Amino acid sequence: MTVFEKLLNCKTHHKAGYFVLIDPDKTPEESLPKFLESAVEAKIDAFLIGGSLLLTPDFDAYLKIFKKHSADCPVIIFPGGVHQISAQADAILFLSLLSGRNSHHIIGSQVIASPIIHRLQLEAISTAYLLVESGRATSAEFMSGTIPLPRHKPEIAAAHALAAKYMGFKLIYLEGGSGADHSVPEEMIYTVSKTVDTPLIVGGGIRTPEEAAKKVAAGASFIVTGNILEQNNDINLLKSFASAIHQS
Ligand code: 1GP
Repeated sequence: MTVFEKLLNCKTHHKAGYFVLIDPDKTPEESLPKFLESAVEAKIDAFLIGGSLLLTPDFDAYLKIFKKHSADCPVIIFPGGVHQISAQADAILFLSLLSGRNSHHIIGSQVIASPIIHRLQLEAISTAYLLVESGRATSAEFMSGTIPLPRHKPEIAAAHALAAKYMGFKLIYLEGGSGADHSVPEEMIYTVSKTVDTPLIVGGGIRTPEEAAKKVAAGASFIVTGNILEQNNDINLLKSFASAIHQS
């Protein structure tokens, strides 16, 4: 079974799937084993690994720690750039920043990354990445030099989602950005999920299990949390998020 099939499979048991994002620059190697084991115990559905920058010297070595402590939970790279590719992961989100108009982030870096991914035989899961306005400028917005989708214009997000569907993307990621002041509005999630049947990942600025549950009720297929668990390495919080998102 491919990683993508595994992700879809978790939707047959649960209302939505739960991904935990780990930024190597924010979670030091020494605290990783305990955190991974807690997340596995909380029954999360996948680990996403990546960040806007990569100050951590050895991405491969960092990912190797997952092999020992992530049980059979998929380990998926969520790359901040072509410098974040490794054979130590199970798959990579092959992102295209469709909300922007910067061709380097739509197709340029993908052309550079593709031969590397091919050589490493890494599963690439094509994902349309849509940045959504969320208060202060986020790292993703600044680093990509793109304007996010206006948060009060769900119809613009829906048109981008339709374009993503027609272009054949397997997943759509509605992204408020790491540490966003405001998470992606439910109205936008609802409109996009009613417009396309492509599975929808929602992340950025989700701070409570109740907030996560609202995104699921609005139509999210997968929820991502990052910062909140970096600040609170707490098994009970992980379990509360998992149960609010799974709802089964
Ligand atoms: C960022 O969607 C992820 O790319 C997660 O965001 O860190 O704000 O939870 P947070």
